[in-house]
Amino acid sequence: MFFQEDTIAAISTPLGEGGIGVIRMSGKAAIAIADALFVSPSKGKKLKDLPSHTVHYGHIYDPETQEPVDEVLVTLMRAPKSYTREDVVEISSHGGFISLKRILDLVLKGGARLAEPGEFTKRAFLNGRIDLSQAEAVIDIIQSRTELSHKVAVRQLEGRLSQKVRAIRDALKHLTALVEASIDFSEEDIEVISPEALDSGIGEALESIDFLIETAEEGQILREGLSLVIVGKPNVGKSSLLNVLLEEERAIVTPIPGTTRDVIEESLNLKGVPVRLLDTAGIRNTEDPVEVQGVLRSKNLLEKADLVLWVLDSSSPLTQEDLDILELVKEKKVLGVLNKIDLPSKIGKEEAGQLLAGIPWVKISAKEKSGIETLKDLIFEMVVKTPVESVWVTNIRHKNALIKAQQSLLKARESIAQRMSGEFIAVDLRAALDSLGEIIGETTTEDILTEIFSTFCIGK
Ligand SMILES: Nc1nc2c(ncn2[C@@H]2O[C@H](COP(=O)(O)OP(=O)(O)OP(=O)(O)O)[C@@H](O)[C@H]2O)c(=O)[nH]1
Ligand SMILES: [Mg+2]
Repeated sequence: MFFQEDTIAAISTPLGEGGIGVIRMSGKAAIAIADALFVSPSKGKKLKDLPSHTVHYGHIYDPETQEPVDEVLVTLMRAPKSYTREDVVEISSHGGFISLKRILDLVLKGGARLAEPGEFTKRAFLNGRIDLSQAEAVIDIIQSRTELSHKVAVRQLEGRLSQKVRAIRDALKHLTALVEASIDFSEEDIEVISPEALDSGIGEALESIDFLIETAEEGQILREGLSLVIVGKPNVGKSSLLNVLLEEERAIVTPIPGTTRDVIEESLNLKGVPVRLLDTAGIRNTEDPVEVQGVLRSKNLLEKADLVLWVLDSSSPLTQEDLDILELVKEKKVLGVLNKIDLPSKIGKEEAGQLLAGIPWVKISAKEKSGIETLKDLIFEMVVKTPVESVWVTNIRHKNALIKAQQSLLKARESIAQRMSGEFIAVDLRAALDSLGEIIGETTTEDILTEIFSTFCIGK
């Protein structure tokens, strides 16, 4: 274990008015610092003499003035069975800013140091209670905006991804050992592992890695949100669709083409997928300088969208404008939305079929709110193909490490195919092991650690 010398402290609950607030301390001096401030009604009761995992009622006093600061409950968790694996004391006071601030000040005066962002979790990692991908899951849990993202993060904290990565790594370690042994025995003509067996072992690892990489695109959407951009020519009902999805009259809707000029952005929880929903100006050729800017923005956003909702007005014939937009969207992941089906259709079946060839589409009426559930189902199916129970890669850092490992293994395979000597193969296998190790924090540099934990909040 890797005990830090200093004791850290921070307010671990959000600042604001609350029923309770918690000041957390971790480190060798945590119990002594708390004892200097805490007074129990049964006089003489000292935390240092009390068993771990117990809660005690009392008051915090300012030792200089002997003035009571607040009525508290103190939770005692001794090393190693604590969040950080160090001695941890949590002081739960009333949740007002002044109470928390005064107690924190006293704790700092008593010898603790203000914790850096994420430092409690960093200590949990450094002390080996959790690995790096689990530490990262902690922040994902805190920041998750939908139940689905939350569920995936909780699984990561449980160690599902780590287990998978470790299993791949163990298999590769075994292969590496065999390759290295065959280097040692190469003079004596003993074959420790045949090239075929080695190749097939690497092939298996590659399969597992490929599978994980495939979940990453969707995983990232769950963690960071899907950018869903509504586009189409003017007046087809884009803003009406935004309003229906949000279930509020957010955007201005009028029968005048060119109503929306600026981009309208809102968050939405779509069947558990966190969505950044963007309504854009109708795309057309126009002289109006304001609208020109709007159209530019629409095209820009369309480029960056994870998924495009391309809205068409089924109650009026198709125009060149629709065809021009088709050119813009057809390279993207796109869902066609045929709106205004409450009105008589002016787009023939065949015409629609040709236009939308290869593009999934759905019929809706934003006005009558029909077809909306089907639309949501289709969006969900298009972005979440991995079963929720599966192991997911949600973090771009993990994805990049997997890609590096994949490349090293492909190189190793090439060396085997060319019957290169074991030394070359071993180098690539070692590189793959290092890349996989970065995910769980076994081969991570200090810089990366600092970067990861700096995204945490103070007190976590
Ligand atoms: N009958 C019918 N009218 C609709 C429907 N959806 C939208 N409309 C009407 O179509 C007109 C245009 O709707 P908007 O939502 O402003 O269209 P838009 O695509 O945002 O238009 P711009 O912002 O100008 O590009 C309004 O008069 C809406 O009431 C629908 O499903 N059925
Ligand atoms: Mg609009």
